Amino acid sequence: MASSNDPTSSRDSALDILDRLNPNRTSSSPSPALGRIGHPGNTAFLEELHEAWKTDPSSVDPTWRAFFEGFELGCQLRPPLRSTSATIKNGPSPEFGNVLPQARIYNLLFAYRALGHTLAHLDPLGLTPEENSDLSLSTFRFTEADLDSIFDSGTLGGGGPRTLREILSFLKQTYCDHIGVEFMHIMNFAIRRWLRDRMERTRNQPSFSPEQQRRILEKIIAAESLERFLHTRYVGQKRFSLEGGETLIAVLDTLIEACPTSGVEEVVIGMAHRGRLNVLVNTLGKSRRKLFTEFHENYVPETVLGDGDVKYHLGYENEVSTSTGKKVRLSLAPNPSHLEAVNPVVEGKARARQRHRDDTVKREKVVPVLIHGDGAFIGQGIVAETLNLSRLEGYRTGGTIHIIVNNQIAFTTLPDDSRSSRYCTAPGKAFGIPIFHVNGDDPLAAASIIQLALDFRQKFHEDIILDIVCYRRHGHNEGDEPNFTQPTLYSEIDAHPPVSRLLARKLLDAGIITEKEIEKIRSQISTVSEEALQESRQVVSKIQPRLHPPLSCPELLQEVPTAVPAKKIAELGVSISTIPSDFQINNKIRKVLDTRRAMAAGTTPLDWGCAEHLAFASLLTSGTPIRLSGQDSRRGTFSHRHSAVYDLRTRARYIPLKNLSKNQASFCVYNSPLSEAAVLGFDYGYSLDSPEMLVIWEAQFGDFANGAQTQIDQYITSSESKWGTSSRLTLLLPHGYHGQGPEHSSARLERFLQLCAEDNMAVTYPTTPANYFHLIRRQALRKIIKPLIVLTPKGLLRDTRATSPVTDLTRGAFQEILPDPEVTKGAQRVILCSGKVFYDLQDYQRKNKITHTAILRLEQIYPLHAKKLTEILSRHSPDAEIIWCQEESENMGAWAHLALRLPAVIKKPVRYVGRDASSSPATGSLIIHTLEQNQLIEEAFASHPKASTPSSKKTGTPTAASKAKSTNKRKKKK
Ligand SMILES: Cc1ncc(C[n+]2csc(CCOP(=O)(O)OP(=O)(O)O)c2C)c(N)n1
Ligand SMILES: [Mg+2]
Repeated sequence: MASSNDPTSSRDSALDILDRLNPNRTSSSPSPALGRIGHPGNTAFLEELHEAWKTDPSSVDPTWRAFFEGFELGCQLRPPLRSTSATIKNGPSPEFGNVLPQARIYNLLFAYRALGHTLAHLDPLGLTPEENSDLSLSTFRFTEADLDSIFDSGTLGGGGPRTLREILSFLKQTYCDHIGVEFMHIMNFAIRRWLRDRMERTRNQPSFSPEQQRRILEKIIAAESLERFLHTRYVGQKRFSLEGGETLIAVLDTLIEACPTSGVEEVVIGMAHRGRLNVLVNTLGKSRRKLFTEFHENYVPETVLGDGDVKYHLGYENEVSTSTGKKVRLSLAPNPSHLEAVNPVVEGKARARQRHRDDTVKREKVVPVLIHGDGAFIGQGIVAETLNLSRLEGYRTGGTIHIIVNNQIAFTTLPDDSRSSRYCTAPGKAFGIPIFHVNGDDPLAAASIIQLALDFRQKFHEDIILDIVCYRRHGHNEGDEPNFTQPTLYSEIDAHPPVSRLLARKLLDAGIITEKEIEKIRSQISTVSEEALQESRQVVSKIQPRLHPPLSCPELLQEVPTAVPAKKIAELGVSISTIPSDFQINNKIRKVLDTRRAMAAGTTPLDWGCAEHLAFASLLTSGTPIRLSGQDSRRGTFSHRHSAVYDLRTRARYIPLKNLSKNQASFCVYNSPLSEAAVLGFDYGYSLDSPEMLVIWEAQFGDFANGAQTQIDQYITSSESKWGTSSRLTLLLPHGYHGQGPEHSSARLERFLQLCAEDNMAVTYPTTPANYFHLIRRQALRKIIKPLIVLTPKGLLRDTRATSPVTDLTRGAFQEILPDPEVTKGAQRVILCSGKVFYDLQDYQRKNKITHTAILRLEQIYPLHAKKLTEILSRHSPDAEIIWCQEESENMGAWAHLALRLPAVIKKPVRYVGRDASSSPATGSLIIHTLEQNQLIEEAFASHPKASTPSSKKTGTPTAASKAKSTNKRKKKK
């Protein structure tokens, strides 16, 4: 295992000295000296300061003056030193040379604060930790003989003279007992001091009242009893027992108890499988009857029509009462099996809840709590991605409390195979998060740290980690045999007393509780469980399982009025293009804004960026708030949005959409960090708790959405059916083949379509700014809450072919299918297509004056508006050949999805025209791309002897792509 390499630095001895000289220093008013002391150049800085002091003592800060005076005085004294004797025998250690004993005491303090955790008794199953030579007396040139010498104890627990023995005992008790803390990596000294003082004030020893201690024991017993009850009544059924980690339940209870006095009204929790049932019952107050009912084999989940997930994935919400009668709202987010995927979802939910509680500045009323497994926390990248959101303007939630149920195993994998770091909490260090490791067999210690964690979170609004080091009493689940792989570990675990027994012993010894009282607690819990079991049996006996028809939502095809009057559009055009008179902006952007104004006034056709701005502005001014987040979304990857403009002199930012009218709804647009999984998860979570809001996540290029595939598969497309959670989240995915190579071309439309069923979402590929305008408005305004996938343009953003007259905004609604604007009836051939390829087809049609072929656009591919399609087709010849044309490869794009569905709707075969199947989405060569594109367009218009059915799509002639490829081969041969 890698060991921590924090140096025992004499720099921080200077810090300690500084603290001692001036304990009132705070980080909000850091002295210039303090600000620089932690930097690599500080030796030079100290020397410089020292020189200045020597020349003129009044030229330096009084604290430095005092420091140098003491330093000089010390240097004048000669060894043998006050009371150090033996170490001299060994000669000066290279680490400390001739450093004075007092200075070495300060180094000792620093070393224990930094490395004391390596000696802490953290593992309930482990032996006493080995000595750490970096903390041995000899390292500091002290010996046993020095133990009774008196030193200044610096900042240790309030300071003052102490013997070395007392100092060591203080340090060991604080930093090496059942709590090991990593906090010296934190660069904010105010935080470090706060943590240090808080821990040293109590020597990190819990001080709960007898009632509180009894309550903690009760919680441990409740956690254990539930597991044992399930173990005996539902033998072999999966529950992912918490046993070995019951301390979690006491920790959560202590946290919730502390909420009201800390101003916390709501806690949003995310967690995986381990102990989830226990948390549902013993923390969130889900009834045992309900839980036991779910264990029954006949049980059908009550979520939407029986697609519901297994019980250890379900979410829950409740308001619980604390012992003082105060209420705290708790919610546990549903989570998929994909470990840690829930993290950003919880963060997004928490931020949305903060907005609802008008808590967007301090974020103290709603606290996110994430419970992790040790294996998953260090293993899954989304953990780091989520930690990285924690201080960002558009994503922060005022600090998350992370609790790790560190049972020191992941399924069958032990830490040695699971991580390259000493602790599973290593990702937290990168973000300067305080990390507390606590022995899980000491629930009082763990509970004391959760109180500290909440106080810390409320004070600094930062994340904190509590790592409960425990063990797993059974196998990974209840059907799993741990002895196959960990025979020795499990014989140790079998012999290890449960947490409840250890704590009970402690409280009995302290006279806090009696055997009789403990017995009473146990029997009360057991009676409650027994009664609930009986009730659940009655419920279950009435269940009559039956199959349900698939979900459907025909309202998804209902037209939503989304037109906006011309006068309003023109007004909004002025608002979105007006910036303060004293704002100096880039000339090109000024032109963009002026053009937008002209577009809205109807003097020039609208482009995509303008239509989007007008859609947003119209929604905001009528009360719909909007959140848009994505990589470079403020400007827009393709420089088409410019939702924020910057002053040329000051870079002051101005966002016209935030300044439309006094009572407009809020518009939040954020450049996200370079993450897909965490940011999409966050925005999805946000959308769950903000159904009234239009929440949009934008991918930089559509293909990058696959970095968030877990969020798409596990949440966006399926969570309504699994957990009954509705989301209005909208995904903007730039898509289109422009010869830019295999990357950046494809938003993987095929994947989204493959996930479509039961009207779970809408998948669209609009081709005109006006239709995009209506689509965005429809998504925000319609009552039905469903996710929306929009494939958005790249090259077409500035293409004059893809513009709309303003009248298309002031009338009509979103068109699922756009008929051919020119060949309106009687066509002998109909080309169906979606998206950008339409413009290439239309160019060809116009250039060749083709009047017998109509081009229809499926602007919404799912759900397919079959009625509209049939109606539009009926305007053309009944014998018309039907072609599906796409620029994507045959195995991609919409073809595979439509090949199965179109023939059933239009009652005839459909011929495929497009690129051949390919492993990567597109060619890397612009010329090959152009050849392929030209040929597929020609082929769509070429007469064909025999239309094929979808199952026999090959027509015998080479497709565009294969022809182009052979052209390429020929070229190479030459
Ligand atoms: C992303 C992901 N990969 C793999 C799994 C399969 N899996 C389920 S639990 C588990 C072990 C988890 O270990 P840990 O995080 O330590 O939690 P514990 O079960 O020990 O509480 C694994 C590998 C999963 N659920 N999710
Ligand atoms: Mg584990």
